[in-house]
Amino acid sequence: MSALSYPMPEAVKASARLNPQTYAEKYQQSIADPEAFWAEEGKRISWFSPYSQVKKTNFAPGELDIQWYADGTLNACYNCVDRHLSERGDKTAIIWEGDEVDVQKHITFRELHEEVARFANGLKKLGVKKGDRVAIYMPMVPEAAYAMLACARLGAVHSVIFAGFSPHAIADRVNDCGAKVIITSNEGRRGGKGVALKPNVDEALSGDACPTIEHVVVLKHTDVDFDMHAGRDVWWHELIGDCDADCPPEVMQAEDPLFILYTSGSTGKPKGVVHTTGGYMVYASMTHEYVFDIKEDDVYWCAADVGWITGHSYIVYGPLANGTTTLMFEGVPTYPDVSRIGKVVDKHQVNILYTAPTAIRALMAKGDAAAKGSKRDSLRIMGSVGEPINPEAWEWYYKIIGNSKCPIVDTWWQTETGGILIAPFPAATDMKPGSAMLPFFGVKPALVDNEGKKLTGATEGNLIIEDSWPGQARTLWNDHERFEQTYFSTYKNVYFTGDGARVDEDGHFWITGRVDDVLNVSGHRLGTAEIESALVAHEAVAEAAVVGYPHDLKGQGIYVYVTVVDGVEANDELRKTLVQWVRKELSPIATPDHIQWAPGLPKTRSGKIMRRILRKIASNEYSNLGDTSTLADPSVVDSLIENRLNR
Ligand code: 6R9
Repeated sequence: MSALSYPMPEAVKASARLNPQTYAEKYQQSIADPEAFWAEEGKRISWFSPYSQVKKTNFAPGELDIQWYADGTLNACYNCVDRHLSERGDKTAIIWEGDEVDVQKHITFRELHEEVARFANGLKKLGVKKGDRVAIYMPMVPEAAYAMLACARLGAVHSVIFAGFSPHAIADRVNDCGAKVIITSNEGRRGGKGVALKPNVDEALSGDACPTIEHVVVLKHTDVDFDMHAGRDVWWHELIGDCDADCPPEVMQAEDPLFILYTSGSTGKPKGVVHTTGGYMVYASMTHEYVFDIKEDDVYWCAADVGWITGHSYIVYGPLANGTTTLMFEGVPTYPDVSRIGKVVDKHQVNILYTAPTAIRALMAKGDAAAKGSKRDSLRIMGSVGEPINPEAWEWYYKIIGNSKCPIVDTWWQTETGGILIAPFPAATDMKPGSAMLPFFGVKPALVDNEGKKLTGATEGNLIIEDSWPGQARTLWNDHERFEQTYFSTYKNVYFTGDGARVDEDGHFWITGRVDDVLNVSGHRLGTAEIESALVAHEAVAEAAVVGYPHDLKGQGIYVYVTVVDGVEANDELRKTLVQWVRKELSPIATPDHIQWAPGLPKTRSGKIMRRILRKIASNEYSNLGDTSTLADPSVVDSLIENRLNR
């Protein structure tokens, strides 16, 4: 099947770093001699003492070992801030666009240095030192970046918790990593409303729920006051009041952890993905430069949240390591109306815009209103991330937002990969709407069948990566066994992504979505098991099964089957209660779209829930349920079909 393809726009071709030939040559070098390739590329980062070792990696069962630049020393914050002072001190490092249209701030690299160093000294006063874990639960304000960089400066390991998570989810993450300090804000602002954050932290810590936390640092971002706990809580501005801006960056080993970021897996407990310093910085910086074809004077806007990996690698570490002006947006694309993104682009003359298909679809749903009131002619390159982009959304983004002159880099990657692995690099290739196209340098993607046999030619299968790249996660916090088991045991000697993909006859990659029990709702990763465990924690619920189904706006919607406890009446009121319960227990991003009452769930005779069947019912594909011979009680299925909700 040959897909419609779009050429790279001429203007981009004329100025881009790559063309098809230079891409092919550089890719060949990177695969033929990874050691030499990455030895050279490692120099993009400033090292306190140079590395002599480059790649020491082994995916073999029982010998799993991933090390890059292991004997080099560096500091991530130094690379993002200090090293730019001599040549870019007065250049804008961060443009902050607030939730309201007329609220903005420009922070130069010199100012960034001062803010970060003072805050790092503040954290020091609270006893934070190298190796300590610090949780960050912040809105999209520059201080979120200062907090991350201040931790990196001290060698403390930050763990950013997305500000949409609920008290329970905060407590789980804080306890898993044993954080000593949590940094938050009184409130965030989104879509014209205040979002209370400090009360969530209070609730997470209530009683002795998080015994490792010694202090809570609170940024006063709005005028709303919440109680401060004497001895435990401290205001950000008071903490740094007497701190000076001299705070030497800690000397870190390349393999010292830089951060932990929790993500969803196919079991209930979130996984603390660990990224280390040297390889991650080299990879984040290099991919940022090549994928977005960054130029010195570019204004670059990644509209993700710092609570996700995209915010880590492509709002903070990648762009700042490259000395790029990075825009942070506190609000939402639909406030005050859908023309906001275009207006922000014009106001700050944004050259590169990187967002998610879910945001694109939300704007597209309003016709062409998103393009009203803005020209967007400063844009040169646009990116997409988080989920497969459907060709209709791709074309709309290309034509309406990008005026048919900006390539769309559809970037496929994961929390675990640290940076982008597959994308249509400008101007290495043409573009096919819906295809992520080509691997980045040093990345060896391949497809295997369910038995692990490698597939060749135009085909479809499970996506694996055959060799290590510097940005790869090294372990799961305190659970190396689960790391090995999750990513390196399904197929031997390779990294398993959990995604399915198709390769077309030109060798281009099309990601088809997760092949495990992970949902992708509006680009947010959610484990079905996480939502199920939140549901069964409610006293009225005996059993729950969660599946995804195709959803026009969100990509996937959440469909829940609930069996209530004997004697409980399954009615609309309970349905509302359970929706609120999940929002509160886990997060509003996990809000169920449908809750179907299930007197029984389809199970195998060994008691395993047959999700395949539940997925089909939820997707209205119940006419072909496949093999149902292992069902313990086939009548259960008929009743579920009869009462299905997503008609
Ligand atoms: C960066 C990020 C990872 C999962 C991944 C895949 C999906 C991300 C995609 C994409 C198709 C793309 N995904 N980018 N699917 N095309 N361009 O999103 O990390 O939150 O860990 O999610 O997202 O299924 O496995 P994370």
